[in-house]
Amino acid sequence: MDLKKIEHIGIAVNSIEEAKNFYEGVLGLECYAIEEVKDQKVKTAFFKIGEVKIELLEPTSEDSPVAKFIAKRGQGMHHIAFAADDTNAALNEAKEKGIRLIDEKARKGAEGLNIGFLHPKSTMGILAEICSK
Ligand code: CMX
Repeated sequence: MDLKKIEHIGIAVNSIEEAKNFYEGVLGLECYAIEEVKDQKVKTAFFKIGEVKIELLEPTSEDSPVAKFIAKRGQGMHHIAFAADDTNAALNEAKEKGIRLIDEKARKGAEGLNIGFLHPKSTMGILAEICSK
């Protein structure tokens, strides 16, 4: 798989407003975008550090995957997103190599990226996202 870099790290939080006190107030990072991804039932907030982004994920409903994650495991590291040239090609390659996919095909995520997830049960417990422009 020809991955380019870590595009972002997703972090599940109860409240973006509350979390900003840490990311802006303590770490001194700037929140450059807030976007709701209705499909995923999350509100996202983006910060940049070097080439890597941090994406805060706040659930917008009780049946959001992020609400379920927080209820089970608490706030914290939710996923790592790897940048690829072509999300569908990378998903197909992962599938051919026996990895269980959450998304068989890329769909639109925050910032207009084409995204797809690999199941954490196939990846030693890390929810991995593949994304491309
Ligand atoms: N990282 C690591 N493990 C995770 C996880 C995560 N983010 N989310 C769930 N798991 C684990 C659970 O702990 C559980 O493990 P155990 O059986 O050992 O307890 C297992 O995966 C199954 O989890 P579950 O709670 O039963 O939840 P579901 O199977 O209903 O869903 C998952 C899990 C990953 C398939 C689902 O959350 C999903 O489809 N995620 C992809 C979409 C997503 O997360 N969207 C939000 C972000 C959107 C964005 O960035 O735009």
